[in-house]
Amino acid sequence: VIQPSRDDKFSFGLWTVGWQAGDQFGSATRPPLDTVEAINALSDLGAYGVTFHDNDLFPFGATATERRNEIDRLKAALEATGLVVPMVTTNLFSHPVFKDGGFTSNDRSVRRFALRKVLENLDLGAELGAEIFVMWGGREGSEYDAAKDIRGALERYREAMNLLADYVTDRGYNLRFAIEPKPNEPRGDILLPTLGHALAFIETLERPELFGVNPETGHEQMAGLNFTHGIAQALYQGKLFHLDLNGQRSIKFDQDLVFGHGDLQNAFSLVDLLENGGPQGGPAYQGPRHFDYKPSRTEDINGVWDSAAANMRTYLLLKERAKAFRADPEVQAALTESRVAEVNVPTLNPGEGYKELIEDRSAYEEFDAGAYFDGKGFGFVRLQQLFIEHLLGAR
Ligand code: 3MF
Ligand code: MG
Ligand code: MG
Ligand code: MG
Repeated sequence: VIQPSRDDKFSFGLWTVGWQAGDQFGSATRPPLDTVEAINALSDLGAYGVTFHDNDLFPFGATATERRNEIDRLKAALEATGLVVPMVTTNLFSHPVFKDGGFTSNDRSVRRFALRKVLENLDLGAELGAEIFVMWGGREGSEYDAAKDIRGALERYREAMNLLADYVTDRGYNLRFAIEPKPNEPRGDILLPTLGHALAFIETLERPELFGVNPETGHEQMAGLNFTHGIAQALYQGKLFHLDLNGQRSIKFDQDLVFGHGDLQNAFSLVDLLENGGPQGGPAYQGPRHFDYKPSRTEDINGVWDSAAANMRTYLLLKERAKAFRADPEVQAALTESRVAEVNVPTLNPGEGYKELIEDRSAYEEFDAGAYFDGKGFGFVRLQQLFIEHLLGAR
C-alpha cells in the first residue's frame, strides 16, 4: 500500500495548491484557497510541511495587524495538524515595482526596498522555525542586452546576499539560503540561469557556507539539462540545501506539471539518487521532498487535491521501483558488466603524483591502445533496458 506519511518529508508551497490558474492568455479558473484549508487538506494527504512566500500568507502592503492575524492563523493550523514550515521565501516578482528586478533593478530605491522586504521575511522565517530561505530571482534579468549591465547587476546581487548573510549571522538565526536558478520566464533571460551558474556565484560570496541551491526539475530541463546530473553535482559539492520537484516535458515554458508527469525516466533516476545515492550508493538526501507544481488550469478543487496526492504517490512508486531495481541480481550483474563501480577507483595509485605516473612506462610508452582495445562494449544499453523494465513494473 502506497501511503505518504510524515516520515517521507513531503512539503508543498502554499502557492502550488493555492494557484488560481490565471495564465498569460486567460483569467483564473479557481477561487482563492484559504491557508488553513490548504494546511488541513495537505495534512490529511500525508504531507509533513508547507512553505510560502510572504505574500502567499498576507497581501503585499498588509498592515502590521493584518500580517500578524494571518501569521497567527497559520501557526494555529500548524499546531493543530503537526505540520512544519521547513522553508520560507519572498515574493520579489509580483508587484509592478519589481518589474526590472528586486536586488538588481536599475532603480536603486527599488533595490533598497527589496532588501528591507527580505529582512522582514527572514524574521518571519526564524519565528516559524524554518531552516531554509529560498531565493528565486524571477525578475532579476533582462529582455535587452543593452539595457542591463550584467557585471554591475551581479555585483548588486552579491551585495544583497552578503547583507542577508550578515543579518542572519548577527541575529543568530538558524537559516541558510538556497538560490533557485531558472533560465527564463518571466524575464527573457534571468541571472544565475542554471544550477552551475549559481554554484559558481556562491563561491564569490563572503559567507559561501551559508549558501546552497534549490534546483527545480523543470527549470533545469527548460535549459535542456539533465536534472539528475545537476542534483548529483549539488550533492557532491554539499550544496543541495532544498529542491523543487515537478514535471516538465522538454524545452518550453515552465510547465510545473505533477512530479513524474514530465520526463519520467529522469524522475526515476532522480528518486534513485535521492533515496539510494545513485548507481554506487552513497548518502541519501535528508531534506524535504518539496513540490513546486501547478494543478492544471483545467482542474477544479478536486483536481487540485488529486494532483497534490499524485506528486507524493508517484514519488513513492518510483522509490519502490528504485529499490527493486537495486535489489535485482540481474541488474547487479549488468552493473558489474558495465564497470559502473570502477569510476570510484582513483586513477592514481596511493601516494602517486605526476612524477610516478610519468615513470610508469606501462601507462603510456608501453600502453598499446590498439592492442588494449578489444572491441568489447560496455553493455550500457542492456543496463538501461533493465532500468526501463523496472520503471514499467515488468520485473
Ligand atoms: C517560479 C518558481 C518560484 C519559486 C518560488 C520559491 C513561484 O518558476 O519556481 O515559484 O520556486 O519563488 O522560491
Ligand atoms: Mg518554477
Ligand atoms: Mg517550474
Ligand atoms: Mg520553484
